Amino acid sequence: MKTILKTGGTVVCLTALLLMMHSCGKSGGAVGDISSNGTGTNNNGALAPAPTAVKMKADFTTFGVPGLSRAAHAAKLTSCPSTTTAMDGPGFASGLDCDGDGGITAFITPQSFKVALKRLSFVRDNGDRVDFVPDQGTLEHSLVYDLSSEVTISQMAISAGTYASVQAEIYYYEIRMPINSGPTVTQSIRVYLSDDDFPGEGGLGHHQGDITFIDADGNEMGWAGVGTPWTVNALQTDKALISRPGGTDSETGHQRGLFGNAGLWDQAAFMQGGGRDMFLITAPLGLTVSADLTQTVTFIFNVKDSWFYEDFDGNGRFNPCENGANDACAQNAEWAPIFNLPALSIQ
Ligand SMILES: [Ca+2]
Ligand SMILES: [Ca+2]
Ligand SMILES: [Ca+2]
Repeated sequence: MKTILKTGGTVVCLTALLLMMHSCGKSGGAVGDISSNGTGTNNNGALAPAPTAVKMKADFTTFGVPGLSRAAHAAKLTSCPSTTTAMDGPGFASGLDCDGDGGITAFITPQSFKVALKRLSFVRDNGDRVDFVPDQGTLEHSLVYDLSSEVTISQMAISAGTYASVQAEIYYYEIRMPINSGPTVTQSIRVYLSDDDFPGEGGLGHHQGDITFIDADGNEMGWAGVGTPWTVNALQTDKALISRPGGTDSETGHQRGLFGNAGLWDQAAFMQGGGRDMFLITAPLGLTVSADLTQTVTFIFNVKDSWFYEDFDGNGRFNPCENGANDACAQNAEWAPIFNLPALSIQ
């Protein structure tokens, strides 16, 4: 998958980073224990089922990696290539200006991390699926998990066997991070990965790539706009009038929001028909379940430096359009929320 950057409000696709994953939560951030119904278990074999737990957490001190892996972190280039690059990106360490436009590479580590999961399943090598988060029906009913501390998603007994992959449908993820400089505020920002603007989803008005602000009570205040400050007063609030620079989805005719472009959203996994645009993840799992052996699968979202931008006014803040055409509003400005694949731990 790819990391997507924007250039001065125009979407630009960058290096192959990644962008994926699962997580969930329930409004309010409490543990979402849905294990009691055991939906999806298939205890039809001779072997006794084994208790299996799924946990998730965010790690704010570790870099993410472009894959579902136990590996530590990806290395960034710490100096620029010999020739000027077309653009800067998250593959460069902070403090560089490899595209020579005056914007210095910079990163923000969020202070919190939530994910909204519509479904989370382990897929057995015989094709059977075990739902640790059963399909919630519509995106709106996704379970939202605050992963700022470890959360038990579900714990239940599942059939012995090998579970080769994990699948998830993700509605959005949400982070809290400092933005702007006059004053600097800590803002909750939601990045939509799925589109709920279909009749079957209730026509809620969010498209893939939309970025919205969330207030302290969890209410959505509006959409970050194109070429406008990232302040509450400048948000777009009429969902019928949102300006979206991310191109048009050929299947649905829906425009994509601030985050992502055709390179991201046109992937085969998202070719789901004209009435559906779900962010679907499939990743290797490699879990062997043996009778009576308790195992815990933990998904760790490494979110250190998971917001990339070019700092054009050198103030160390992401402050789009503040005091002029700074940061995301500057000519040739690249910036990107980075949604890493989680690291995986089986114990
Ligand atoms: Ca630059
Ligand atoms: Ca700045
Ligand atoms: Ca640039």
